[in-house]
Amino acid sequence: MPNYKLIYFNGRGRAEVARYVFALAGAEYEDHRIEFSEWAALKPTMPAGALPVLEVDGARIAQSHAIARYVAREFNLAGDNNLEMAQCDQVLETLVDISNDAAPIGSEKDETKKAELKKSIFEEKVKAKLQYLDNFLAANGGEFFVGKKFTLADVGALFRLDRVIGDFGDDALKDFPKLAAHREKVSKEPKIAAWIEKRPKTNF
Ligand SMILES: N[C@@H](CCC(=O)N[C@@H](CS)C(=O)NCC(=O)O)C(=O)O
Repeated sequence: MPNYKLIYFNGRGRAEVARYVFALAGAEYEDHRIEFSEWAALKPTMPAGALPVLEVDGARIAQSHAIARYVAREFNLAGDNNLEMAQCDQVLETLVDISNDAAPIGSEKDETKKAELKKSIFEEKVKAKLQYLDNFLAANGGEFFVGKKFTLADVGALFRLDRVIGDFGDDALKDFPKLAAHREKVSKEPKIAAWIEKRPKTNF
């Protein structure tokens, strides 16, 4: 097996889905976390001037989604055939859409306006995507998004749905019981649960 070194800041952020995949695979890797104070010196040395970066025997891969997909493919957790890979991608791209929808929340400083913005984003944009994911899950039997085992789609959803709850509140999944149950199930998968327990407690 190659040597994997995942370089990111000390947070879950854009590295966490790849970390979930490593955990699910039970694979060894170096979880290299840098301080913000080190970043200015390191930035020019990184392929795209940003993190995360995954080193594979020294070769560097940039872009969080490329990294997560690469790691998932390494461990056969990206779908068992071309169709399943496309199904995983459908879920992942929907999660990206949800992330993009929620992005303006972070830049609104006025608390009253922020609360209104959250409400409108949730009602007008996010809800329909959650419904799509709920239906997608139901169509595959409700246990796994794709095929008959956990894949990148399932851990990607865990990460994003945690953020949805963080952004829109504990009730965000109340109309989507299948998604809520699935999130619970993925977080209790023994290797994922062990990682959640042991990972550094960080504020992003
Ligand atoms: N599209 C890239 C975005 C990477 C990105 O913006 N990373 C942030 C941290 S989450 C970063 O490195 N910020 C520091 C900088 O750009 O100088 C990805 O998904 O990996």
